[in-house]
Amino acid sequence: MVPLQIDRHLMFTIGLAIRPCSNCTLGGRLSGVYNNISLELPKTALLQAHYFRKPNVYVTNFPDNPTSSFNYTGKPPSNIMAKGGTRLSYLPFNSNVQLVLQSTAIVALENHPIHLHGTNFFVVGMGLGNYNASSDPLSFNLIDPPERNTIGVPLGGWVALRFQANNPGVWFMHCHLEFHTSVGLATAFVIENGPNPEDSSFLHLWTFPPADDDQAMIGRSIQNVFFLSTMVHRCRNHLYSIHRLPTLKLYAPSA
Ligand SMILES: [Cu+2]
Repeated sequence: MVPLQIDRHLMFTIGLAIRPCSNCTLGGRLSGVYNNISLELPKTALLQAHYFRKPNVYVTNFPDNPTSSFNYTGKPPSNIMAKGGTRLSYLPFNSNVQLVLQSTAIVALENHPIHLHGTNFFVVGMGLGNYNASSDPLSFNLIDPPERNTIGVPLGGWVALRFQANNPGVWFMHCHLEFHTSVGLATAFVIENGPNPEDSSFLHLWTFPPADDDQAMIGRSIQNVFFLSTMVHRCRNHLYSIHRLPTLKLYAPSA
């Protein structure tokens, strides 16, 4: 169901920019950015850091909105320098999110196919030019919007997405032009655990019953495989919700 009551309104500009680079011939290098932030991948996997609560890998202060507004699809500002960082967006469990992706004309207009891992979203609106938060929502389709996991942000335009953050974990959202992802056009949502074991990112794997019989051993082995698969960043849409598999149903202890 498309969320009707929104808990978090997000607007991310999306496009290309330049990052300062002292070693580069021109003093800068092409980067991909959301809200003028180019993702720097840490050495520790994001999901691993989240799972083990390891500090100093990422921060969850990704800005909900562009830090300054400008004519996104018109003449670019004079300063097109981007910042880097491992800044993610934190979402409480089950929060209803509206995310507007606004393309920018910085460096070059491009149709960026944006792919979100972990959950599908509803495409409730789309348009050309700059998104207007007052008038554009009036024409949103909240009745039967298409449900997708990838959307091409219109060239020189915007798209409005809605989803419920009901799949705990760390979920990459990136441009599927691989080069753009490689130069930082990516971020991730940290969706916090819910109140029930089945709504936790897979912490229950470690509280799995002792492997005191063959069935339990097999169950644990399967879980470890799934755990490792998750750690290498599989997508729910490619292998459905692997970290929320009904683990306890694989091995149902009788006592
Ligand atoms: Cu792109």
